Parts: sequence; structure tokens; C-alpha cells
Amino acid sequence: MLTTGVLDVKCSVIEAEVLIDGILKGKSPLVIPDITAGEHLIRANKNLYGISKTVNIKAGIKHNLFLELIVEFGYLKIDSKPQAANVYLDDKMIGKTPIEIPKLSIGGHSIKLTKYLPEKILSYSGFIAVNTGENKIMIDNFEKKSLPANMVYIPAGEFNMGDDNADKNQQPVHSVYLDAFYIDKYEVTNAEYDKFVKAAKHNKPKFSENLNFSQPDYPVVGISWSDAADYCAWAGKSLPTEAQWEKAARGDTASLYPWGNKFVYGLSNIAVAADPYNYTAAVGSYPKGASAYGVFDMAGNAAEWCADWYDKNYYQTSPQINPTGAETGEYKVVRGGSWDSAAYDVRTTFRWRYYPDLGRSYIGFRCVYRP
Ligand SMILES: [Ca+2]
Repeated sequence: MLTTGVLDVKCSVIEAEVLIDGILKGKSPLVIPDITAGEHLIRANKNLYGISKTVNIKAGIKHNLFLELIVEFGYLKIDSKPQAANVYLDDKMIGKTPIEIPKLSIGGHSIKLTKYLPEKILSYSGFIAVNTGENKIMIDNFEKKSLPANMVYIPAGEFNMGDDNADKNQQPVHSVYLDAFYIDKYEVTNAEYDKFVKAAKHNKPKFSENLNFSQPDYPVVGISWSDAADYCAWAGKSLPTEAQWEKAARGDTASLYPWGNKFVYGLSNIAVAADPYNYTAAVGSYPKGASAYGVFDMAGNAAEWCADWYDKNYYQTSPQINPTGAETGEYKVVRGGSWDSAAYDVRTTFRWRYYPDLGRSYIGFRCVYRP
């Protein structure tokens, strides 16, 4: 018994793509000699034109279908003053202004723009009704948002990550592009962390009763990776990726220490006899040891949890744009060395790691902000 029919598709434009039930069958004009009997969704499109039609195929019958294509899409250009704002179309990041979307379905679409400036954040949120043909929108009425206190702006751009003269896990040196972000100028302090403990009813850090570590303006230590991540989320921030951390520490010149290429005594709280601190020190105690971007204690004091899982071979396969570390692992990345580290271990490229569940007296953290 015959169970198929014949479908002959012609369109108002030649060489339109013909899809049957979502599967591309070829270009018009097109004859399908053995289409199963029953209902099928036939679709044709070319450039900004398209049409869909349901056809009920009968066995043993030839169906002639003519599809009149209509404009289903519009062209949209989004621009802004200032330019180079991040563009989110229907909640998906699509690039920076000015940007052209050559084929966008007609109807309402949401547009969000953000631009990070050193002192403030510009943001815009709205809708556009896209019509057939050309649509243009120019956004210059940004809302100005202020930044949380004590955050440093790190501009978008490339920097060199790694060190070919150091351990294998820091090789090879590779160029990384990062979107702009803000990073805490200081390590998160006990006083700041205590606000979170009280507000979120979170467990206290391990050394909250130990006077060597518990002063309000000292970095919080003895917290697990999840404690640190929870704090960041509570503060509307996140842990830095390893790449963000390294860029904030070494600046555009790829310096091996935050202040330059040579180790200098007295610019960081590490494990040396001449150092006035046996354990942690108040954050920001070494202003001359700040990074080129003005971020403090990126060498020593508390070592710092990063967002990434650690993989010693990661630099060999790291994506070039906004890398976020290994998919999974046993350890989380820890950066910057601590009051308990030797000079070699507080270099900006030095990759250390630790078990995420364990809090240690030499590991703290800081946050990044990307609203
Ligand atoms: Ca530090």
C-alpha cells in the first residue's frame, strides 16, 4: 500500500531554502517524490524573506505548493555615545557598539547596554520594535551607576600571561584578552567579612579568635573557597579568574612583581626576617608595593583564592578570550603568595593551588565586579 505522496515546491523567489519539519531539503524549485502521508510543516526562506505553511499530504497524490515569501526580518544597527558599550540583545551578549544585526526577527526585542568607566558604570535597558527594513537606535541616555567602595578599574585589552623562565605550569607565555572589570583594591578584611557572617548567618572564619589574624583591618583568612565565593555573591561580586588576577597584578608591562621586575625588600608582607609582621598585616600596609593599576598586596600578606579550577597544563590550551580555567579539578587556584612565602613564590605569574574545602591561615581573597 502506498504511504507517500509527491510534493512540488515553487517559491516567489528562486533558490529559497526549503525545510520540511525543520530539516533542510534543498533549494526551490524542488520536487520531493516520496513524502510520508500526513501533516508537514513546509518552510522556505531566503535572506530577509520567509514563510511557513502546513500541508496535509495524501498518499499517491501530487501536491503543487506555491509559497509567496514575505519579509520576516529586519536589519538593526545599535550605536551609543560613548561607543564600545557591551550590548545584550534579548539577554545575550552580542558584542560592542556600534554593532549591526543584519537579520533579526521582526517584533519586540530587549536591549541592554553597559559600559565600565574608571569612576562609574553606564547602563541602559529598553525595548525596540524591529520592523522590516532598516532599524537604527542610538543610545545616549545612559543611567550612571556608582561603584562599590575601593574598587580599581582594569580596562579591556590584551596582556601577556605566564613566564617562560619559570616552572612548567606557567608556560607558555600567551596573550590573553580580558573584558574590562573592577577588582577590589584590597584583600577582603575581617571587618568586611564579619558583616557577611552576621547578615547571611554564615560560619565564622577559622582564626576569628586568634589575635595574630583577627584584627578588623587585616585580611580575612582561614576561609574555604566556597566561603570566599559565597561572600563575593553576597556582595554582588565574584572571585577573580586567574587571568583577571594576573592582569591586575602585573599591568600591561607584564612585570614579575606588582611594582616591577625585581624583588625589592620592604614592598610586601612575606616571610623574611626584616619584615615587621610575623603573620598578616593590615591591608594596604605597603602602598609602594601596589601594582601598576593601584591594586594592593598582590604580593604577599594573604594568598588569594581565584575562581578557577587548577590544571598545571592549562596554559597550553587556554582560550585567548576571557579564560575561566579548567572544567573541573581537585584544587582551586591560589595566587600572590602570603606572609609565609618566599620571594620567588610571590611573583605575579606564580601559580599555586589548594584544596577548596580547607581554610588556611595564609589564604584569603578579594573580589571582582562586573554588573
Ligand atoms: Ca595578597
